[in-house]
Amino acid sequence: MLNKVYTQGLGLPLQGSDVAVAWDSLYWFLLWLSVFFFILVVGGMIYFAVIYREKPGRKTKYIVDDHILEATWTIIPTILLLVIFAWGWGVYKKMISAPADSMEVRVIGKQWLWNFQYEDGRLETGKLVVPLNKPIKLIMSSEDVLHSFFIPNFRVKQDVVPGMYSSVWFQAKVPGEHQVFCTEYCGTSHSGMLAKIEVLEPAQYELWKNNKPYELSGVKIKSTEIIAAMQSSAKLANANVPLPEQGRKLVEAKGCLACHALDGSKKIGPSYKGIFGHEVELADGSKVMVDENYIRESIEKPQAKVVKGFNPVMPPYTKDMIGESELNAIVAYIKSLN
Ligand code: HEC
Ligand SMILES: [Cu+2]
Repeated sequence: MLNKVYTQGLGLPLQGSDVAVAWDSLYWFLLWLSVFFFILVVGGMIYFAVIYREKPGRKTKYIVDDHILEATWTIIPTILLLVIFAWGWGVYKKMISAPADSMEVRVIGKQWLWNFQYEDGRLETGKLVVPLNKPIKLIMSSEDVLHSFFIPNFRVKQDVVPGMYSSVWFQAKVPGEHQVFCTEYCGTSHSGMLAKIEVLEPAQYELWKNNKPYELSGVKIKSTEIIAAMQSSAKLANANVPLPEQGRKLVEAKGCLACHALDGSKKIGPSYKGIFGHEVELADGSKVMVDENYIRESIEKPQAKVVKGFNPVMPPYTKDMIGESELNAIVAYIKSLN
């Protein structure tokens, strides 16, 4: 039933978000415009080739320029290209800028599965559960190689790159299950990195959040083949402890607090308090915005950007010392100290 209402038809997947609708309109415009000009140009070519074909006694007369004709075939395509540019730019901006009130979920890609880490600390493999009609911002990173997170129904796709955060957002307007693919091409099993997104009505979402049984209504995905590896992924020992809370324990356990205070005071290193989302001045006089990627770099390569007024004494922390899900928790914690 729902499938009928939302299916785009003609081979395109269901339109699960407003961005999907916007992309499809542009897509159809481009397609039909191309068909129109293809017929005009190729049809015209064939027509003229036939009626002006070589005949005994026929001689081509001398042809002079036609400025009006030339201006027309320059100006009209130029206007059309500018329309395509403006339209594409508009949709692209909509696709890349997540609303400020988005709910954040961290996504970790690894060979060969997707992990989803929620703000309340739970970690799910192969399944992302979100409420209907709420903007969701995914903050994504990779445990190993390049992956590519793709939700066909929402028409969003983003590379997931080891050593940095990238992000993508969507607002689901169709309840039910939506397929996630990894569209990275090289490597054997990216195509098996399936996951599903469950979009729940708000009441059902509350039930899920409180670990109660919930009902999933709406569309269904065909392949229920979420690979077995997903079930066997390592769960965080302290799942169901909120993410910032996990981060607080980690900065304690990893010895960060020997050099960093939490209350704004200066120790060997700067305090974590209130830094997120603000600019920090570096030793070379330049300024950087403290965001997810800056904190990652500060932990993995502390000497890359040294904060003004401090010595470059912080040791680098490798992947083996702080894993991706731990890093997410630490970033969430520092973010929460605002
Ligand atoms: C030996 C002391 C020391 C330890 C241990 C240490 N740091 Fe640092 N950290 C520093 C110093 C000094 C700076 C400032 C100079 C710089 O930017 O490298 C810093 C900078 C930072 C910054 C950038 C802060 C800002 O205001 O821009 C972050 C984030 C950070 N550390 C996180 C951590 C985390 C997380 C840990 C534990 C896993 C940790 N540090 C362990 C000394 C330390
Ligand atoms: Cu992959």
